[in-house]
Amino acid sequence: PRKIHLTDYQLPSFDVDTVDLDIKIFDDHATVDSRLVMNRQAAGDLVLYGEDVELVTIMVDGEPLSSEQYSQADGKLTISDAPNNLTLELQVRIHPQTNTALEGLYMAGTGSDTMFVTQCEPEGFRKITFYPDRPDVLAIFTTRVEANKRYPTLLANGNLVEQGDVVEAPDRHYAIWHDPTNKPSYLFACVAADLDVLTDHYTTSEGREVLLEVYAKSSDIDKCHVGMQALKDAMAWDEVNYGRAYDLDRYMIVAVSQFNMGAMENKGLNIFNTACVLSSPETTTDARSFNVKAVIAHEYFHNWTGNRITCRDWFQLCLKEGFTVYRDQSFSADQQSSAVQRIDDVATLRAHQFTEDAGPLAHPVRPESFVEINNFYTTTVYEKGAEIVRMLANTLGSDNFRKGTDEYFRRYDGQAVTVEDFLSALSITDDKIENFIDWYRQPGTPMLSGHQAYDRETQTLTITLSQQTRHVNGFEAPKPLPIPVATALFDKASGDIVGERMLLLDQAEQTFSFDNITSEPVVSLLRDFSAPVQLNYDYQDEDLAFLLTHETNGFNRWQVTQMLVNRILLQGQGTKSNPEVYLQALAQTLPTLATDDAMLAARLLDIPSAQELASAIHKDYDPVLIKEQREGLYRQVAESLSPQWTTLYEQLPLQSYEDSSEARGMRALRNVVLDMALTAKVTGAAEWAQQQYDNASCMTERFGALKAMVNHQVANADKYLADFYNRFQADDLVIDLWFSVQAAADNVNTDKINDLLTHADFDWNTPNRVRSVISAFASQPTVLWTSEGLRIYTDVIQRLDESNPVLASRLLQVLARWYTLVEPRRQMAHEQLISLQKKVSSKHVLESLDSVLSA
Ligand code: B3K
Ligand code: ZN
Repeated sequence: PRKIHLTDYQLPSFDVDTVDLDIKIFDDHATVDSRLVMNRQAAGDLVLYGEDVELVTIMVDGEPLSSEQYSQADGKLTISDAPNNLTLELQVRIHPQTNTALEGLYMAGTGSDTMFVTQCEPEGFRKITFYPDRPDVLAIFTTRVEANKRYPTLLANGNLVEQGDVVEAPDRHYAIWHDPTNKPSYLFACVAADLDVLTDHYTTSEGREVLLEVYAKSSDIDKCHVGMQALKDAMAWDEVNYGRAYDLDRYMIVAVSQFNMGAMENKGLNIFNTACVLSSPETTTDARSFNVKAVIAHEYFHNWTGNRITCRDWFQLCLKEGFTVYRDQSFSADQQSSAVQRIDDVATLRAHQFTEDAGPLAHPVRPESFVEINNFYTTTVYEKGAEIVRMLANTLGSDNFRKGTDEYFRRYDGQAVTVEDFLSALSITDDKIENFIDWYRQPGTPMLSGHQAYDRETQTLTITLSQQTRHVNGFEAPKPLPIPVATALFDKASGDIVGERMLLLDQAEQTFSFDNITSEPVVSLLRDFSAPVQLNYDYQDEDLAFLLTHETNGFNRWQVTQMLVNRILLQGQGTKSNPEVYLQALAQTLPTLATDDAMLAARLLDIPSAQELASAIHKDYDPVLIKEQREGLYRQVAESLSPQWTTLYEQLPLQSYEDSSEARGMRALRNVVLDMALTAKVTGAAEWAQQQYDNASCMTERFGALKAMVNHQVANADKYLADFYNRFQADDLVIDLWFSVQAAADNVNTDKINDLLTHADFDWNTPNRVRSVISAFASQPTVLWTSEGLRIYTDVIQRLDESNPVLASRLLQVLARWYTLVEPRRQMAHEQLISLQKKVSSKHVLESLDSVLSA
């Protein structure tokens, strides 16, 4: 398969004014008629892309083309002597019923419960018909959808123009939709289904009356209210914070249970994984429900950052994703404690993006080449991309950032643009901003190192900071990046802040001084995680413990706990630490914090996951040793704070359900305390768990109890698992939880995984179900990195390679750090990856395997 390079970008030779589509869905196939009005804009052949589509007829300006007038090869249909202005008419035949890749038009569901939906980003439209399927070709779409009346819901982008019965076929009907906005084909969507709808209205700041609709199976419609409210909140938030109002008369969301990712921002017709839209207290944990709101906001925000202004080519993916993630993170920060939001976002970044950046899959936020663009919907593009926008916003300050984004929307509305365009609009108030371009180009996580010196005579504190980024194969030697370091100095005696400044490190090494400092302070760096870097500062454990109690920045309180834990757990990796200091600081902090901010208190008890710890180990990683050390420290925390658990648990009684930040905090802390109490074998803790399960008012309580019982193997855990299954048997998303709690259990083994994979409810065609076992299982490295564990995992990849290569390739990426394993595991993993290579054929999996094996 061919590698595509950013530097090879060329304008399309033809653009498209209008597209008329007529999609007719039949029992075992569909036909698609299209009519494209096209104009030449550059020299070259007229090229259309098509995959798994059968060409039936092709006409230019009403005349059929003879076979010499066009050619078809390698997924391309080429017309060499096309006139400068033409109308192209095509008819093709496709097979949505057997499309398991979940790209293009596909049938979801089984038996009598089926529906047809589309997923076109990035290159799925070419599975619907031949088309210049690239993001810089924008057109006005009119879509007619026709299907059997078994599918009463017929939707497409834009406004409904007409609907009716098909005269010559009384069991069929149609609907015609017109989208007045110019859009690339990746934002096309249509649906034929039998769904109920929840309706609401929103009046925009510009006075537009918008009809809001959430479509779901009738049994799920009562779980659409949370999402609907989030949609309205997001619409209002974007008006206030970015001055952006919605631009169509209708906004539709459709829930589908078989979907490769979270959701898709198609113009006016978002398609959502049920897991990212449905929410109810009885069936959805707080964490998931919060995620539902964030994803709804994310897709809504794309209407401006992605849809109205889109990407010139797929290398610019971060232009829409990084910015939109930053926007949804800011929205979420307004819905809860902003410190907790930052903690959760940084925890994800560290666990996944830093790991990716440290291994063979490292790539710049704007990649420079790819074989399969689907492989680049990564945490680097999304989350590191968001961190760059956050640095830009913080460096400019809120007023200038707003001026810059206003300028971006003013200048580029309706266009397909690049990262450079984005930076140039943002730099209208400050041209230094353009120096951040290297953050988009350079892979690898910078290491920020530093130390301080205090001069009593001159009352000056100097901080020396330096940066270093590993040299990633295939890229230029790394350059120093502009790194904003939010810094505060704390007086040791009073605990007060005696200096506060944003330092900008933009060279390999720099020294910063603070005057009028009367005694040597404790320095707190990277407050709110002001840059996506690793931090290595010459702290004493006592400094960190001091910051844990005195920092006013909630994020940094968490950050110092993580630094302490890492020092303790990674002793062999050159760190040294005394757990007593950490335990004492925790014991002191917890009681007050538990009442002031329960959610933050819960986070301070975090111990990084086994995978995250592993990402700091570059050689001879022994999963068993790390598991033992991690569990050992967890036990130490649980036991040393043991007197507090009973008090805390009693302070956090089960309450009737409320969806407030406070109530969620109490539920989160309660679950952490329960697990700690079980670990410390506090008398009666097993009964607490059972009572919490039996009397739960919501899923956060019930599932928290179940998870604790399973992980601590309390007597009756199996009985409770069975009860959970029976109670929620009809709800796929809850059954996903049932699968995952078992697959991720502390004591899971490969027999259990095999049982789950052959369970009657396991379904290879539903990505949520596959992930509920396989991704959950990957969270237990001691089982994953055994020959049987890896055999199961690679068999799954092999099995999905043909049916759903996007999913297969994503699952494979989790194995990227195989080469850090201690022998003989390393050798064993290498052999299994090599043997997998011989059994797979999708370019998705082959490209990822190639990179993974290049380590
Ligand atoms: N833009 C889509 C992602 C499409 C992924 C295709 N493999 C969802 C989102 O980021 O909002
Ligand atoms: Zn997105």
